[in-house]
Amino acid sequence: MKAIAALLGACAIALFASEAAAWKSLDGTNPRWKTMPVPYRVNQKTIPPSIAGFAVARLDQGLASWGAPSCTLWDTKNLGDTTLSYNANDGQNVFMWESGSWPGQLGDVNSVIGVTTPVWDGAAVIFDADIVYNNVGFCWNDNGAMPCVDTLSIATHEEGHFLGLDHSNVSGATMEPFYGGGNAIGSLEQDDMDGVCALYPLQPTTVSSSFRWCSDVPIVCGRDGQQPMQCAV
Ligand SMILES: [Ca+2]
Ligand SMILES: [Zn+2]
Repeated sequence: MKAIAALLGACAIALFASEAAAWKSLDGTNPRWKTMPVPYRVNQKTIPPSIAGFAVARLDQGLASWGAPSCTLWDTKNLGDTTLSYNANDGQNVFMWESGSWPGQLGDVNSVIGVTTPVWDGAAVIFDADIVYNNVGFCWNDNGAMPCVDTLSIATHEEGHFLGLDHSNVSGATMEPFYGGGNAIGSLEQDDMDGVCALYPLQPTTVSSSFRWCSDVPIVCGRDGQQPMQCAV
């Protein structure tokens, strides 16, 4: 029992200390999903024709990457197609693209590539998160060749927000708040793995949380002409 308690203590310290320098959770209460696997659906009719052949596979692949490190129990399940749109309070986790017109409330059409909307309760349990990808200001492909963006790279980044990570200041990390083209952030770095393993360790830990209610906290990631990508949280 002593050994277990010591281990839990060490985990809590690591969780706290790492927030200052590298990966970060969504806020000080470390909001996260409570039950694995976390279900999601893809609104497949919204997928841009240019990536229709592989988009769902890339979304699945990104989430699988987050669940791959041996130090985490993070797991997800694709429940299939849906006609639902993003709605932060319907209890359905919907991944979709917006084409034709980009809703202004999701940010600037030419600088926002994707938006994730994790919503959590007073116990810091995330209960809904949708991901909306911008197919109005950006085009999509499978390698990040300019001027388009790499589907797997953007998906993996947004899926990091989906599971409860904020941006990291570690250069090259998937959760770094900019995208400079290519497909480098489609694979996780150590900092990303440290984050998912701290939030979802193999042995679930109880993290104390103060009361916090967030009805809708969009995490916006984008790119503009001068800087490769600008993100606002
Ligand atoms: Ca939803
Ligand atoms: Zn982001």
